[in-house]
Amino acid sequence: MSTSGESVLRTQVAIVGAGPSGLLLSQLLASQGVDSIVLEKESPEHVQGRIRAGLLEWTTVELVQEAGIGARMMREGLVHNGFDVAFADSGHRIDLKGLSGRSVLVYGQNELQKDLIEARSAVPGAVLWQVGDVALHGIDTRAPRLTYVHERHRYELNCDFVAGCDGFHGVCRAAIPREKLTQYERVYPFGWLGLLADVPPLHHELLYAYHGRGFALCSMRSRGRSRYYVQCPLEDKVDEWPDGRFWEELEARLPERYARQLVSGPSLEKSIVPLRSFVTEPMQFGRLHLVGDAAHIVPPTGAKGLNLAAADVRVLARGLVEFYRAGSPTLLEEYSARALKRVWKATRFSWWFTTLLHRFSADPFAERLQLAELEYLAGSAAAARSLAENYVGLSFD
Ligand code: RFL
Ligand code: PHB
Repeated sequence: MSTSGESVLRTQVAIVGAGPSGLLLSQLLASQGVDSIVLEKESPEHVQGRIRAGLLEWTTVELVQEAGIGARMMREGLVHNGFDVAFADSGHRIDLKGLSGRSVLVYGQNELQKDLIEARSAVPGAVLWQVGDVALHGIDTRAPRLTYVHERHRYELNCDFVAGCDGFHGVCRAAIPREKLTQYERVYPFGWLGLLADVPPLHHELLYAYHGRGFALCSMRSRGRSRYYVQCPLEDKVDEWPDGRFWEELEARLPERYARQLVSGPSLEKSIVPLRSFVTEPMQFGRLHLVGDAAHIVPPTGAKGLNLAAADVRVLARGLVEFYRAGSPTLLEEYSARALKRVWKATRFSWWFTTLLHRFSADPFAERLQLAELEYLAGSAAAARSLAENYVGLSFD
């Protein structure tokens, strides 16, 4: 019921969160004639400025094209047909294209976010920024509604469905009664310190390095912009890592032939992220569907977070379109089961790749096993193919 002073709005799908999940869902629905309104607590500048994912699976690339916003991505994205894994002072190429028949695309999440914001902002009222106090009501009824504050005014938004695209710390997952959910979690005993700099990438493809001092990753955003990471203790603070210390540490973790190529420069951004695996089951309750990081988190090692979010969006958008076009709720009812199949496979892969490449507490037996597994990967086409198949993204169904 609306309280006095509230304005009442209506849409078919209310979407909470304007990250990649929320905006891509809204864009896909619009292309199929389904109405939505996105509520975001931050400003567009803040959302676009977040430095996060860098790598798109080809199914994500295709979904972005299907949404009609792929032109710049196809022009500026870098197609990668492989990456290197380094350990014991040498590097081994994983030939993604040769082993799996597919490639990946390097295109920063902030660039994708920019394309999505531009497309959705062209439609007045499609995205509301800096919205406060979002609360969900009646999600287990056929008439759910959201209440929120926008520009100091209280609103009520009536809808048929709510898409919870509000990330790990959002309000949507918390709106589901605790006893209806099972949550699985693994917290890793280290973090990643990331640095962005306008220097040419060390190598033309990505390099994942296992080293006694800890994991390192050399990634990129473009031919002139590099994104590097080093594993660090969870308690570390960014202030303890002036640029000079970061570059020295990265260099120390790379085999000589790569280290020689490293070009350092002032950081544009530096941050520390904790690593976690987390899955919520089921991903829906009544008329609320959880999407992307609101339902699951993977450690970034396998580059799966954004891609899993896009995979959820694909399944949910198809379900909603079928509901409105054919009046059939079947696909929507199957949303959680379908999405979770992929989520668990990506969770397994991200956990495995993280476990393979990071330095855990001193355990000589575990270290020997890690090295043996890396040797196996370098010497066995079967092992490399399994890695490649998971890295480029498993097929749907
Ligand atoms: P997001 O991006 O967190 O967006 C959620 C949005 O919801 C808003 N929000 C609310 N809005 C209204 N009311 C509320 N109460 C709200 N609470 C929250 C937030 O402001 C935000 O705008 O979730 P989404 O859309 O599901 O997207 C998920 C991805 O962002 C995430 O999975 C990836 O960034 C993970 N990730 C990577 N994924 C990849 O596929 N490939 C990669 O290479 C990759 N690298 C990474 C990553 C994540 C990283 N960090 C920082 C965690 C590298 C890093 C360092
Ligand atoms: C990134 O460029 O941010 C990136 C790339 C690959 C990963 C993780 C992060 O596995």
